[in-house]
Amino acid sequence: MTNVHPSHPLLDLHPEVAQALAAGAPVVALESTLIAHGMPWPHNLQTARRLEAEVRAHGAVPATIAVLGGRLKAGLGDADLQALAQRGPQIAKLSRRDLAACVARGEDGATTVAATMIVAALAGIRVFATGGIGGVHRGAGESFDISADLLELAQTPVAVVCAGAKSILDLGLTLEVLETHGVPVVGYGTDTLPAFYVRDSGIALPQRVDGPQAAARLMHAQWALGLKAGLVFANPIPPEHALPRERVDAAIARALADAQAQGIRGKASTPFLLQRVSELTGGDSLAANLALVLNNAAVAAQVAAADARL
Ligand code: PSU
Ligand code: MN
Repeated sequence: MTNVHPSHPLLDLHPEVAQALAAGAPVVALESTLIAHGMPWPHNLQTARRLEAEVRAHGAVPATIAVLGGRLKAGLGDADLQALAQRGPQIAKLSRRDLAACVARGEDGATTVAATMIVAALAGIRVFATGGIGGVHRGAGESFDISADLLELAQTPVAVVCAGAKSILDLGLTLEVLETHGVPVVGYGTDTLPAFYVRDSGIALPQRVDGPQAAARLMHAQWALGLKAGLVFANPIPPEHALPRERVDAAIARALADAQAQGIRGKASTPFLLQRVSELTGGDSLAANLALVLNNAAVAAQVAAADARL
């Protein structure tokens, strides 16, 4: 199917991305908050580069998304990637509500899943790979902290390949919100929701696909129906890289307690918890994180290739 890729006055497509989209060739969007806020320097730069290489190795063109000088970027050069990784948490974390201000002021920012989906959709990119999506935070009944990623999935037609979500979140409530908003959450070769470092949260999923063709057919059906929502393809971490559940649970419990003790709230919450969990689990969690994102990039490239063939 031919991609629709209207040029947009705020958007700069990397020439390679523009060429691929014009040719109807597969393109995979990658997010930049994962790089700037989700991993420490210099691992984050290695990850960013390896993600792009993995997408290419599986037959698609990578388009890392960020905002630079107020311009929406789909596809970054290596110097931009390096600057983003090096500046890390000093770069603004942009979700849906932050995009307009960043553009209006001509500033730089790293895009979350929500903001990356917005830019991908403007560019005509249909498949996006990340590590984990945001979700309903534990205690959301009091804090009202529900990631804008979920409402973005409800309204923006991009398929997101992820390893589920970290259990810093309430995974059951996260699925409830996605169900309410009509977002298909699809196990990729699994019947249960993966929990990032852990392959299986124990929560059953309503849909499953096995392989890229079935995933691409589902995307086509979703959008042929005129439904505007995105889809989540939940792809478990490769077994050899999964961490023991008890270790992850202990680190998460501790991280949540620290966040509460320090009064961490709002957009600072997810980066704080991610960093604390990674400190508490040591290098193992970083290795697991890298393995699962690379695996998602490979699957996303295969899905984008199957989508381009339909
Ligand atoms: N979960 C992870 N790693 C991440 C994120 C989430 O395991 O890097 C990032 C993503 O960019 C996601 C964002 O979109 O955090 C969600 O932030 P919030 O909960 O503030 O919406
Ligand atoms: Mn939040």
